[in-house]
Amino acid sequence: MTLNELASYTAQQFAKNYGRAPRWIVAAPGRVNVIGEHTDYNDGFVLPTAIERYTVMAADLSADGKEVVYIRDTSGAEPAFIDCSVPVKPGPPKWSNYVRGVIAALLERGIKSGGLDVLLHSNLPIGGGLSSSAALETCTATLLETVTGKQIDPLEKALLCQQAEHEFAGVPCGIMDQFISILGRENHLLLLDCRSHQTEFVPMMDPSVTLLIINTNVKRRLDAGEYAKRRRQCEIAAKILGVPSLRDANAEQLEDAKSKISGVTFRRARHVIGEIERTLLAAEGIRALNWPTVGNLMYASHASLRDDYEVSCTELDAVVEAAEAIGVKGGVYGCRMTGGGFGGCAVALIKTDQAETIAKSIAAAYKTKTGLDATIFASRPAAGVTVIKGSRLIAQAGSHPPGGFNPRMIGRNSLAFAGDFFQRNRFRALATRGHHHAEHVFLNQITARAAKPRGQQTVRGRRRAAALYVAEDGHT
Ligand code: GAF
Repeated sequence: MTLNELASYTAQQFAKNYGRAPRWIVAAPGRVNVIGEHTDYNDGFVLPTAIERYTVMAADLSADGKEVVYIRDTSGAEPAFIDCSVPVKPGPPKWSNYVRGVIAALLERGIKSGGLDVLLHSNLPIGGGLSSSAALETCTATLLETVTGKQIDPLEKALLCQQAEHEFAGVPCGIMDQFISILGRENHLLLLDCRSHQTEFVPMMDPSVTLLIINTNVKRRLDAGEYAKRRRQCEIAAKILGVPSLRDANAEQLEDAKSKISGVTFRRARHVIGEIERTLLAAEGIRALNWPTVGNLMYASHASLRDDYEVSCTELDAVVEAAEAIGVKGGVYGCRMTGGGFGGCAVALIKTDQAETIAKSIAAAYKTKTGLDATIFASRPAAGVTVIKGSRLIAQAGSHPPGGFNPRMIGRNSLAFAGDFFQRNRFRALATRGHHHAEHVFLNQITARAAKPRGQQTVRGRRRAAALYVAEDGHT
């Protein structure tokens, strides 16, 4: 189903439930993280993309004038009544806490929608590790922005959605999911620096490659306890290493401190440090259309998550093994678990024209190994949360960068910050030939690109050069 079809289905359902047409329709995408797992809460880098699977809300002002947000869900889940005339607190049903948290945070900022009748429909698998909860949060926030005509800075919006998840759902998540659900851009991945919140859109325009998403259909057991435990272990490792977060450490420092760290904590830190480096290398590989390199980084990421971070499971491992057995000749460049782990989905980077054969082959191997049916679909990188009907201010929230930056500057800024990261770590990074070569190419490209707009004397000339730079980088 296309996004338009999904929206019109939701509008029909709204009319069926409430007897009139909706005034507003908002759609928020799920996400798949290509690489950079469990790095966001370590101030590291992530490389997710929004996908063509959405949570949609159709709404109108409530007919009775009461200050209640009433939400019916097409899945048949228990409806939610959220009374906004009193301070909004966590409450039943459980799923409504993602919405309650966002409403409470907006009320604190003086953004008050009044009573609403809402119809919720989603084609994102719940508990599938594709960020259905972040989609629900960003959809709510954007709907309330649209209803009130009060626009929040996208960075603040992402942070308040994260806060809602922490405080109302009790999940101490990082910032990746809310960011990508808001900022996703068609045909682009988002390289996000989770410390500075600077962003770079990495183009993935090449039609010969596609992302295949393989749902193990094992409910993601993102055991909040296990997740929080990993966060603590990372904090302990950073403390022992004497750095503010694992983002500031490197493999050599960790090796030197081995005797002071427990075996488990050492492995957790090794994953994070390696994964941050792999993420930057993968972004560079994508810019260079070097798909085999990106694929190998994805396999390395999976092995590290399985062995060092211990957040995979037999079902995810079975999918990755099946993909690896097909290999590049069969059209698979790489594959890894994606998201928090303990179930949910894997993502594979594949040749588009072999998608069908690959999907069939992975499904068959997975069934043989686990006895389970996988659900498999392909997705192009999609746009972030979108107002489909009734927009007053925001045509497409995802098209705006955070922090009020000039969008055209974002690529250059982030190339510089990623360059700084490598620069700082350059003599300390893993000393393999491959790493050094990739770093060298990376730094050369940064210098070449960042230098492009300079040397232009007139404002007009500088603008033209900047536009050229933007177009080359795909930041249209
Ligand atoms: C979950 C969290 F919500 C994210 O913030 C991130 O930490 C991810 O797990 C692991 O990379 O999706």
